Amino acid sequence: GLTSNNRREELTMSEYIPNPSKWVAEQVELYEGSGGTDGTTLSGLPVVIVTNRGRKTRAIRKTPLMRVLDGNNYVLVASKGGAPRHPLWYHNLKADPNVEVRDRDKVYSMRVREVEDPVEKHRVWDIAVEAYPPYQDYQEKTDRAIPVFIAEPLEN
Ligand code: F42
Repeated sequence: GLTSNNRREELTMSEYIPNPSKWVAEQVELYEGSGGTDGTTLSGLPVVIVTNRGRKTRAIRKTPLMRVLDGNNYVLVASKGGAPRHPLWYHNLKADPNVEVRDRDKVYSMRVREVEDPVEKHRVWDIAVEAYPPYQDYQEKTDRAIPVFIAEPLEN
């Protein structure tokens, strides 16, 4: 199989397709273009950029998400503003859990897993809502259970 180093190289070299939503693409450009000094917040709260592969195109995708810290791990909340369907990045991460998480000027190679255990989900959901209270409103306005991933650093 591929080593994490090879994966990292692939993530850098493959084609990047920007998000079609203009405000999202602009946040990614500002954030990455500044090396992580500008465009790092939404409503004054910190944002990370998750880089991963599209499950069908295999293209590089970049998604800004709220920064939710759980120790050295990041909690990724697939809320999409309480939309009725999961965001497409949810399906991409289920297909390929290898990601890079940019937190301001730091970039980490990580692997994600969806939190399935109800007790663990409850624990990380509370952390998420504390970091970004609108997540609670999003959960109340949609019928789906909003999925949550934990991104953990790769062992080297
Ligand atoms: N979204 C969240 O869900 N949670 C957050 O905490 C969050 C915070 C946030 C902060 C700042 C900001 O600017 C945006 C923020 N968003 C947050 C919005 C987030 O960045 C995404 O835009 C949103 O979640 C929607 O994700 P999406 O993956 O559904 O993107 C839509 C807009 C989309 O259409 N994306 C692309 C596209 O071209 O269609 C990607 C398509 C894609 O991934 N295709 C796959 C492929 O193979 O390439 C195939 C996917 C498939 O299964 O069909």
